[in-house]
Amino acid sequence: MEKSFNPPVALLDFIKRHDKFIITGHEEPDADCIGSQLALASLLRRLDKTVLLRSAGPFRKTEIISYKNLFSSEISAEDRADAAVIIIDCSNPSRTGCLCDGLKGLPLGIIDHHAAGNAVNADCAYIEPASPSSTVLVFSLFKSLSVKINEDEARLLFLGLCTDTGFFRHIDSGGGEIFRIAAELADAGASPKETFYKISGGKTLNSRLLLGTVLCHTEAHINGKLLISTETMAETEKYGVENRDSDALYQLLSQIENVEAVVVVRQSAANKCAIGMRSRDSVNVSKIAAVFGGGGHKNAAGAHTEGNVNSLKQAVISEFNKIMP
Ligand SMILES: [Mn+2]
Repeated sequence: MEKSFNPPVALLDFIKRHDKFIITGHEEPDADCIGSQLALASLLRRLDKTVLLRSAGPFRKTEIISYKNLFSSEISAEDRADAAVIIIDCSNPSRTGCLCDGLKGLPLGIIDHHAAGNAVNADCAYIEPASPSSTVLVFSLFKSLSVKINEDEARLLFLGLCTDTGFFRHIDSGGGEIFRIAAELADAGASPKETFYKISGGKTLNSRLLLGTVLCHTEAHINGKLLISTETMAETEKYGVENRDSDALYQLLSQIENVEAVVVVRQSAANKCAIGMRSRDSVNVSKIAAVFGGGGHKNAAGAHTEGNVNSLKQAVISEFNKIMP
């Protein structure tokens, strides 16, 4: 089914009504969050608006580090004067981290593609869970406001789209509209080749060595349907926590035949562990995470809990045994 995205009139009015905007997104930003913030800032500046870019950071992911200096993590009284706020890629101001207090009481617009959790008291909201990225929603704003996308904007919008779709791997049949948008961005100056390298290249050797170490700990249980791995504090320290590449780890493990769920138990302190879980299709890992005091989504969940990697590994395996025949 074709789907095109159209911003609500209330958001277009909100943009027309205000002259000064603070644009922000969630803490621990990814390239969709940063790409959509920057592209929206560029759009609003071309409409002669004043724009302040804010992010709580940290800018960990290699593909966004080069944009770090365009953002500040503080909001002054002067910044607040006559300003309206647009939050992108999340629906709740609490997700903006340390910026949350500084945004209080200002007119608020939301642009997000996650299903809305708690209803937020916003002046306008463009929440479209069918959109694969926030940059697609910003793309639709360019269209509605009749602003031609320039080369820099095309690159930013494409970067967010590629990030959130796993370079188009998560798009199912019927997703032709997304490719029409991608085609338009490529024609406007975005390079799929360079974007792929930006997202998947630039890794450190230590990140691959840590990945290899954790892969070597992987055990198969329940006829190979559950894969579980561990990371000790000594290993984290040896290679550096900044070199952890969880996305790559989950991706490699979920490509193994018959696998339905993937779990990584990491020792985060002397008697504390972080448990991360991913599943394909029907296995609901958020239920397992809840047993350990955590939560999340059906196919991606996690928990922080007391214990050590070996005892928690056994506890996790027995929980999966209960739900996986
Ligand atoms: Mn996103």
